[in-house]
Amino acid sequence: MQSITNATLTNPWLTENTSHLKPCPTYFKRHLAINGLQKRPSPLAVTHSLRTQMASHLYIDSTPKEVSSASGLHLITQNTPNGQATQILLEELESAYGTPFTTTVIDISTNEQKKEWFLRLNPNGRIPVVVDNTRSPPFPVFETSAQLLYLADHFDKDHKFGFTDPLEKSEAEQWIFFWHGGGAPYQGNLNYFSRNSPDNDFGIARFKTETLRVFGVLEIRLSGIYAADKQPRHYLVGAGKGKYSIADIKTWAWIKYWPARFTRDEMKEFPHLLEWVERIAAREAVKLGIGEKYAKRSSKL
Ligand SMILES: N[C@@H](CCC(=O)N[C@@H](CS)C(=O)NCC(=O)O)C(=O)O
Repeated sequence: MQSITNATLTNPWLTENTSHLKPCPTYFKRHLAINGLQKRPSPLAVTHSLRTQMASHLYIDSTPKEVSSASGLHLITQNTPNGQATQILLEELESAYGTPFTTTVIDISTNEQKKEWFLRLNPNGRIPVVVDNTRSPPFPVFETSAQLLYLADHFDKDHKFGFTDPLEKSEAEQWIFFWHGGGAPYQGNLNYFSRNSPDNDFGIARFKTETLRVFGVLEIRLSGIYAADKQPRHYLVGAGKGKYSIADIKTWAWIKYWPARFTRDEMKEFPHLLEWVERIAAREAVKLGIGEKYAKRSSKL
């Protein structure tokens, strides 16, 4: 297994190697393809060797074959809250439209995500990563929220999990950004300090208080206490009681873990949030998205 030190040395930004600074011709082609300026070949028309040629900047010899030879949407993940958000949306899309996708489950405790093959897909070296192999060359997407927005834009043709109305779309983005920037880091750091520095009362208190504060923000929204109609809502965004969407998926994947860090007594101020957690947990695609399939680690990695 490659150590973190060896792995970071393969990151071109940290070495003397400047070959990565040369303009990459495939970049311009990809740019055209992304913007719809170039005809996208049918995924079936793209053979494995052709794809490997076109994606030589993305896939190298050490890239697991199941990643480099994937032909549709491919998710590299582990069953963590961030991984689960994208897992859930992919399961929802498969159940709603039959959109196929494949997965590679890695073990982040071995630092697989710091190796060069992974950094070529996500220089941030963190899961999850989605690679859209229906594009030529394939298009990698990192950051959970960017993945949810990308998949909603390109694979949810009936807008079952997103919105067309520009103001509802903006509201969905507001709740997604709120959780990405202001919820996940607090809850993530609460986990980190509780696990790795249990005597650090200051750190734990800080992140516990902030996590409870953002739970309170969601409770305000779901209870409808400050809404014009003062009616509680079922979901974060959408008219009336709202519509289940990528904003709920992003947030739920974290909040459902509340029993790991909070007592029921600490949660009693958030009754609408707790009902929302149960409501979303009941969805079949959600159960699949956090299920057994993702608990397994690839034996090849
Ligand atoms: N902001 C990123 C966070 C991704 C993230 O922190 N992933 C964690 C697992 S939940 C990870 O890969 N940790 C391994 C590492 O830091 O090396 C996202 O939303 O995708």
